Amino acid sequence: NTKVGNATNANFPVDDDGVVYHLGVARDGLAPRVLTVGDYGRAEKLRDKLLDANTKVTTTQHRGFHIHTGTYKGVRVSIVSIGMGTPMMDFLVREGRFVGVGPMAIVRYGTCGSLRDVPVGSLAIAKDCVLIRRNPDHWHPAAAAAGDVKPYDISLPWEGDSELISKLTDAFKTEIPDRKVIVGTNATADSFYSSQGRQDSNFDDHNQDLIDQILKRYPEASTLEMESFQLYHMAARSIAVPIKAAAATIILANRIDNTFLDNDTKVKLEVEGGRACLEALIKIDL
Ligand code: R1P
Ligand code: URA
Repeated sequence: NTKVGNATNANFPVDDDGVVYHLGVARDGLAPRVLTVGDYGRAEKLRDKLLDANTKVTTTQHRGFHIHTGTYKGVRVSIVSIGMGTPMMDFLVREGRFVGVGPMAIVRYGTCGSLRDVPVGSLAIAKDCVLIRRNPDHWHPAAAAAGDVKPYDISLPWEGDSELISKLTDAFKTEIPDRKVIVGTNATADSFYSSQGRQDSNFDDHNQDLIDQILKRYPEASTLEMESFQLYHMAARSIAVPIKAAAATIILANRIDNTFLDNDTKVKLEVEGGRACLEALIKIDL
């Protein structure tokens, strides 16, 4: 477990050893090729099953970032679990860029809900991402009286790196030929619940028609999850040194027929898909 010493700069906190405040590593503490997942167990599984023996180093940090660095087929990679939500992805991309050396490629491999009627256990690749944000002003008495603030904002799309996305699509087709792979628009939400159109009678969410609104504006919307938009947007705005980004997901929840994937298949797809992500990462030119 790494310990960050006294940080000296409020704008971008780094300690005397150059260790960044949240990721807990210093320069080159992250490989230029990064596979990021939400779940800590998924990252450990991928490290144990896929990284070359005797190359693995793990750092964990009190904010929950676990970084496993080693080689895959002889190429240095990091597998990083970040937990959930766009702020965690923001930490990874910003602090990862600060400690990373040279151009980078980052692939996210997560789970999602599907807006298309495909079987759970299919795989999805995001060609671009939009952000769905709950706007609390909608419920505020001062705005509610005027009645003109929509409860959810749907952003414009940001694209991933087309070459990395194409390598990822090829790798999924090669590594997991028996699974359906769809490519479309991802909608990244600021909640698993209201901003993904889930109905919850305990709360006043005004989201009955949210999924219809997303599909009306973006007919290619395919998946709902909670991080990929931040990766695509921040990678596209990395103006000093390039970051190539791509994102794929296991379809865990079918939001049309309300089915949910069993755990055994999920575990199998985590490893098979993780291998596909690493294949794409080692094939991309940086
Ligand atoms: C919600 O259960 C979490 O699962 C998805 C969502 O984006 C959210 O983080 O991602 P992971 O499977 O990567 O955790
Ligand atoms: N992750 C999400 O964010 N949403 C889902 O429906 C499934 C996984």
